[in-house]
Amino acid sequence: MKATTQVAIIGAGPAGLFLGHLLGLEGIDSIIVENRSREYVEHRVRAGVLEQGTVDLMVQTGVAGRLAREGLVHHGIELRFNGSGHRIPLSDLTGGRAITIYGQQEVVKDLIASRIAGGGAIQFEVEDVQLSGIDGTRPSIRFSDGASDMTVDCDFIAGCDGFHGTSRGTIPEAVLRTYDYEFPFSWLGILAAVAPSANELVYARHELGFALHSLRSPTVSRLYLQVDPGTEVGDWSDDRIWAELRARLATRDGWLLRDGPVIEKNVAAMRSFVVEPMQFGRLFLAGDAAHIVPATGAKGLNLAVADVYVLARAIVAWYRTGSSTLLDAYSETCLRRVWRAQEFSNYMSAMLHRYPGTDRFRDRLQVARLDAVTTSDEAARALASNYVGLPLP
Ligand code: FAS
Ligand code: PHB
Repeated sequence: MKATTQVAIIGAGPAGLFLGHLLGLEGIDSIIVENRSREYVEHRVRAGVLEQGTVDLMVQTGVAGRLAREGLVHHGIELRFNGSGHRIPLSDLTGGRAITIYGQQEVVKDLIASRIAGGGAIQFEVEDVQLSGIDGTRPSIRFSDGASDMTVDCDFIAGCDGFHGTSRGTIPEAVLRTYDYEFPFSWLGILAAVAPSANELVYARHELGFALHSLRSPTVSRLYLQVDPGTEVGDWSDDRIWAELRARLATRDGWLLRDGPVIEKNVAAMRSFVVEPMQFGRLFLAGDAAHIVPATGAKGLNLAVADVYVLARAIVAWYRTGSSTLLDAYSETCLRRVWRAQEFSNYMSAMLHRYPGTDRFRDRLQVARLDAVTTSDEAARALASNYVGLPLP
């Protein structure tokens, strides 16, 4: 079977869905193909922090109905070390910008619902997606929908298929420069059916390792522990997780961590990865397909949205004016923001995690950096403006 469209999008994560949404608003046709089921992508627990720019874009483009009702706006975060907490007043330091706590899977659900309601083409559970003709002017994707093979000719392909996707691998290796760093620790994350123990996110630096208190709703908490690389979910019992969280988040004034039933548990490796360029011919990579940041800066999802914001604007300009200026600048424009996010995410990771072989001198440096960022307005403002997110380009 054969079909045509203007933009073929591979992957129904935040990058692919947001791109389809932005193009649809401008009357540009696209198809999204996804190899997992709708059920799976709508329940996959990942990020939870939306930058101001991501929220503004959802509001401006009409997909923020549920976000406005259920998202939790936070105007600060807490950095906790040596048994006491220090609030970073994000909004006071950034002219009112804030973060919003709203699960990534909720963003995905809202974008899928909007796409289907608008009659946008989206195909789940496809198999064997292949790309061809990306160095020409009429590329195509081929895939099987289980019953028959489908070929879709298009003007552009957007590789939004994540780190383990197929798009990046179709770019000749000689063209790509890859930057890769694996942190010597992972994050064990839990979702728990218990009311959050704090009103804002708490990032804790502790001799036992990093811990993060986050949340999803007034009744659901999200918490993370630094664990050794290669840790399996089964290595940690729920009781051991709560005991370790309690130890690492403890304060001298007896702050209490509420525990409750663990409803989801996963381990995520901590990695920094960037591929350059993010474009080859008519193939444009966006989101995790092109870059991975450690979750300490809460940037992953937001970077994916920023990429497709730039890509959609460039594609619209091409269809409207024939100019490829913005398309040609796509990679450079995005990579500037990607490296800023890498720098910030590494800064946060280095300040808050315990590295193997850490000596007492390095311990002191970490505490000194935390002391600086919690007592100097300049340092706190730099952290806050990176954390709430740089305005979209
Ligand atoms: P995604 O990976 O979300 O989406 C890619 C989509 O493409 C997927 O649906 C996949 O099924 C599909 N796909 C893959 N190969 C395909 C193929 N060959 N054909 C068709 N479809 C294909 N960020 C945070 O800020 N905080 C967190 O706590 C956090 N936790 C994370 C936990 C994990 C386990 C992971 C992997 C990431 C986490 N992130 C977190 C980062 C995360 O939010 C990503 O940055 C975000 O999902 C990126 O979105 P996309 O680029 O759309 O990629
Ligand atoms: C989350 O709530 O999932 C979360 C929050 C902050 C991070 C990473 C993850 O830095």
